[in-house]
Amino acid sequence: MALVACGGGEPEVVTEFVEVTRIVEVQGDTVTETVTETVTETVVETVTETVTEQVAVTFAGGGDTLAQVQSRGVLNCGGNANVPGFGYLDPDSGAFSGFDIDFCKAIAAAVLGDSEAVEVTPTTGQSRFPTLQSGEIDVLIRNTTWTSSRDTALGFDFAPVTFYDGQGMMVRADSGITSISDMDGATVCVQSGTTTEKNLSDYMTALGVTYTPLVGDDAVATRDAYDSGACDGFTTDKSGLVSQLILLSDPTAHIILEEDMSREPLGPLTRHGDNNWNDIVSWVVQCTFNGELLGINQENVDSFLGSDDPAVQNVLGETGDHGQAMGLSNDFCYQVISQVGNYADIYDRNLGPDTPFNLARARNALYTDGGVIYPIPFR
Ligand SMILES: N[C@@H](CCC(=O)N[C@@H](CS)C(=O)NCC(=O)O)C(=O)O
Repeated sequence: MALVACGGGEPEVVTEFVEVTRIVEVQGDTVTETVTETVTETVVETVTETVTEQVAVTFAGGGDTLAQVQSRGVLNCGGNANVPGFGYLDPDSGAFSGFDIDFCKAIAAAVLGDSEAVEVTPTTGQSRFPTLQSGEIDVLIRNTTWTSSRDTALGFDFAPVTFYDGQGMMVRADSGITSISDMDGATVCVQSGTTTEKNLSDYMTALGVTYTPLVGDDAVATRDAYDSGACDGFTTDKSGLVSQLILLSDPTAHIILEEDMSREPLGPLTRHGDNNWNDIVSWVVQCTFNGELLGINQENVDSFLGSDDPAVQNVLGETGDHGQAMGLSNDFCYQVISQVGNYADIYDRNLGPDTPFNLARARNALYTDGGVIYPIPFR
């Protein structure tokens, strides 16, 4: 079966082989046999048999990211170097860490069986999209907001949102500013190449507040400008503000105003056209959500092996072909949870009470706890 890629160019077909067991039931004939064979085309069965076979699965869209990652043996993940808690490059150790980086590791665990088989490429607000479009990275996981134009015109596909956020405003605690409507005539530090820049303009226009933007090329330039007193306010995603706060020369001298200026659903994205690869990234995220819902975490995952609960069996790959259908091992979610953790493990490790951020789960709690994280079932 050939499916045509959207977005122009010649359609490509990528064929991957996955092992499936097919049980064919027919009436009248009682002969049952097990055969192992390799087929690459549809076979019309006329006899009663149980067949274990290699069936060609054609992935729609023509991408071959999975094959490239597998043959390279390393996942190329676009990340952030300047947002502690989400994506941060430690200048001393040279290691990347953070909530987003852990999702890079989770994909490597699922695809390569090794959460450390990741090469992180640091990207800025400006550089991130060309870096993904060019193929330099396999996936971008870097506090990136899912918007219509990124999803369509820029040629990407998003995986499920990993962090529901909103844009905020930081000001000096002694400024007397208690809401953004107090900021008439203010200078606001904002980073280029972000949703933040446009939201700021829309929000201020709607409020009738005049302001002067001071635009930085990356987080360091923007934060330094604010810290030096060049701006009255610093705006970005609230997660970014919480992160940048700890890097200011006196973190106690600043407050983040209550207002949410926008919706910022942050999540991983892949190139449009490689549907199977986007499925993989999506189901790695869903794996972490399902793990939390079922109480399966990094510490206790082994005790769930052999569980009688069909939902657990599906998530851990003990039943069903949930991995094979995407060209992965069926235990891909076991690898994710045992090597990196479920969603709560990842959240708490990077943003929880034992970190400098102590970010409440709020919207990012499971729907069963009043949040909007709603795990899609493995079935
Ligand atoms: N979520 C927004 C903003 C993301 C963003 O780039 N935030 C800045 C400010 S925290 C950042 O990560 N900067 C890091 C850098 O470019 O070095 C978007 O997708 O446009």
